[in-house]
Amino acid sequence: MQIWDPTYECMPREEIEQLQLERLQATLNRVHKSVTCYRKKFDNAGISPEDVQCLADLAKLPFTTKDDLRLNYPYGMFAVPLREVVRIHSSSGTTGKPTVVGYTRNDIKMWSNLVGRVLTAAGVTHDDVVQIAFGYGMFTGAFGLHYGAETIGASVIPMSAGNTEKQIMIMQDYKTTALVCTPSYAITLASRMEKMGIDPKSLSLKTGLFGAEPWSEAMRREIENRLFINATDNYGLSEIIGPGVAGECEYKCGMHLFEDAFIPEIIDPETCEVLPPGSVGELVLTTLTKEAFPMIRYRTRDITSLDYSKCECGRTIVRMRKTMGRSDDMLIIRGVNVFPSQIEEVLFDIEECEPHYQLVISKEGAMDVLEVHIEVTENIFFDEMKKQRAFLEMVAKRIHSQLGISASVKLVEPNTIPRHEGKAVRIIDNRQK
Ligand code: DLL
Repeated sequence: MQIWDPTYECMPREEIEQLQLERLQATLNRVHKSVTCYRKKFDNAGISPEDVQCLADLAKLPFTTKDDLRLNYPYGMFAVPLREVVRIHSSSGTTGKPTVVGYTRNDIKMWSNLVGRVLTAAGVTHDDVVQIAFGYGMFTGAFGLHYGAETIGASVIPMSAGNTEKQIMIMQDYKTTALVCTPSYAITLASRMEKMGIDPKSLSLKTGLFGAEPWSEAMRREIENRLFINATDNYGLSEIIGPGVAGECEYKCGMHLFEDAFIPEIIDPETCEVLPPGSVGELVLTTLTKEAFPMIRYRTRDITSLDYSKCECGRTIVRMRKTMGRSDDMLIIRGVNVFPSQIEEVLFDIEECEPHYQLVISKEGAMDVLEVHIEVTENIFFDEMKKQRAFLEMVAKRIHSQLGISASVKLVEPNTIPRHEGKAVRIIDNRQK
């Protein structure tokens, strides 16, 4: 197995930390000088870049949130004049204005290299044919993976999202070996292949790089068993860079996070206190090399934990655990905290359940009430009421015994839960309405 950038991916810890400190100090000086929002934040907190003398001092700095980006829409957080920006992307925000992010020529080079590391860790090489099935556009997913794949010399098919049958035809004809998309779209592709009578084993596909949305280990098994590929996870967000923040190696024991480019911290999302290594909490990221759009202590809202132990692959950089989901998506059902991905884990282990589900949440008094909508395979008897009831009870019981929450489970007709080409919509939240 190869490592794209062994100098940075296998650096001894003391050296990584020294590099991080130097890059952090340079970044702080730069943002203090060129970004009004940061200067004001630092001044309000009574702190100046010179006060950061060691990595632990990072905790003295204020956080940056999505609200800061909204307030400074569109270019207020840029640290360079627009004439130095060669690319603009924006995040797929569902509410309000999107957030706008920019890259200098150097940023694009750095980004491409980081994504090159992700692809290499997943086992992709210059011999691979990589089909990008993310939507090209403002979303960072397609361009990020595209440039990364070109950087390592793979052959890139910029297919974009959707057009499922054509995707499959191209996979067959162009002999695609690596597929890049959301995990939910990989399931859609597998289902369509089955419908078209195409045996995935007859394709050249070997590897999948999936990301941009939370997905469970059960979903990984489902994808691997149906597409006969090695399914790997990779993580990123537009505010930080896009894809290329972290990616899995062949051992699949967490995603290696590129610490020469980002400093991760885990905080308690309620108290904002920094938690010790290994704790589960919200990931906070600081960029160390970005020129156009540096981020200081950005609150990602993603819930995960960090593992600093050595990985068998030889990389020394920290690993972040598969994220459980966003803190915004965490449900509190009768006092129990639960993420959609945990419910997914239960559903996918039930043979009759199709890998399509939706969670509908409403409020009864002060309580969240959860309805789980599932599709079942066509061979389950829709017309036999008794069997159907027993099946629904069994699913509800499994959810209760594994997660400790009560949910009412509803059966919906096959193919009625919308299929998405990008990020799947798993939650319908009726609480605010
Ligand atoms: O989704 C960047 C990306 C593209 C990552 C392609 C990986 C592959 P945004 O649209 O800004 O950027 O959404 C970022 O998506 O904060 C997470 O909540 C979620 N997310 C991204 N990757 C993963 C993952 C891209 N592997 C938001 N697992 C993040 C779970 C993920 N959630």
